[in-house]
Amino acid sequence: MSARAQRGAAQTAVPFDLKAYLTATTTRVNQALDRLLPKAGVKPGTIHRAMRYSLFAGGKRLRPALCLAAAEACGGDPGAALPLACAVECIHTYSLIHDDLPAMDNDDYRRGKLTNHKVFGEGIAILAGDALLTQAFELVAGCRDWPRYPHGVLVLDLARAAGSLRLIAGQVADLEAEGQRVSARQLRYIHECKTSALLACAVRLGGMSANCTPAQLQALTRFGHHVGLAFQIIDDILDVTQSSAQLGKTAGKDTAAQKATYPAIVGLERSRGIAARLTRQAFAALRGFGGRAAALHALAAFLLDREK
Ligand code: GRG
Repeated sequence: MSARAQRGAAQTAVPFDLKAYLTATTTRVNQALDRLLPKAGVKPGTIHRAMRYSLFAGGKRLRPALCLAAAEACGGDPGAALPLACAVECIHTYSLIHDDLPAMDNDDYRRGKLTNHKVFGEGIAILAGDALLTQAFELVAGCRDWPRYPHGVLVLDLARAAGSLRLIAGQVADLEAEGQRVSARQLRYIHECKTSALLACAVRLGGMSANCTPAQLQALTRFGHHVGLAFQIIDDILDVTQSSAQLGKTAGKDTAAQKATYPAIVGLERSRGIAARLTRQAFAALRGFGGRAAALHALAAFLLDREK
């Protein structure tokens, strides 16, 4: 962890090898996605190739890692959370494919590769996003039930996070805010919807797969909410401070599109301070979990300190 992050956030309470953890969870998630999704050769091949192109383009797999870590924090088996972690990654990837379309952010690069529509054309890119969204619900519906969390509850959680009151609401507000003066309060709403909702859903589903108590679910929701807000502020900072090569996507787009961001409203230093404070709030939400939340703790610290 860099000196900056050490200043801004408390150190991980339990020594934790996050690099090894992320390598292991990424391998596990990639294998599960490969197993659970239609193979590239399955008819119609174009759509399955397009879905897999973006899904396996080298995303950081942070949401799945958070989902598995939340299952561990509640004493569950991360293996049971795996299809739920994959479902969240499918929704995340769909949102990126659609966000990159000419009608939205019009981006040529994502995850260090040409965007989906640049390779497959706009029509197939739209359908690949649609198919990944639908696939996510198929994965959740195909999971087992847990005593406190039957299928309907899991499906509802994911639907709410991805629907017109959260993820889509964030994108709508983001689009409508371009070129406008946006208050810090409105910006927080955008971040809550477009970033925190799905991140919180990832940890909630992980907790549910461990049949967590209502109090644990509430704590995980608080954790995910604060980590999501910090994550988006860091994302906005990186857009200003990093190069396109470092990010694997076009840097500086927020400024060019006159997007509402924390760096634009309060400046870089204050933005870093706010992200560090939000991360401390996320750490506080983990208090009741003890050492079993070491992975969640380390992930939150890493997200604050990340460079891409
Ligand atoms: C439903 C079209 C649609 C959009 C919803 C999620 C979203 C709104 C837009 C995508 C772009 C964006 C700025 C999303 C906010 C969350 C975010 C910072 C995503 C990038 O997540 P990373 O860094 O990406 O985890 P990788 O590629 O590593 O998975």
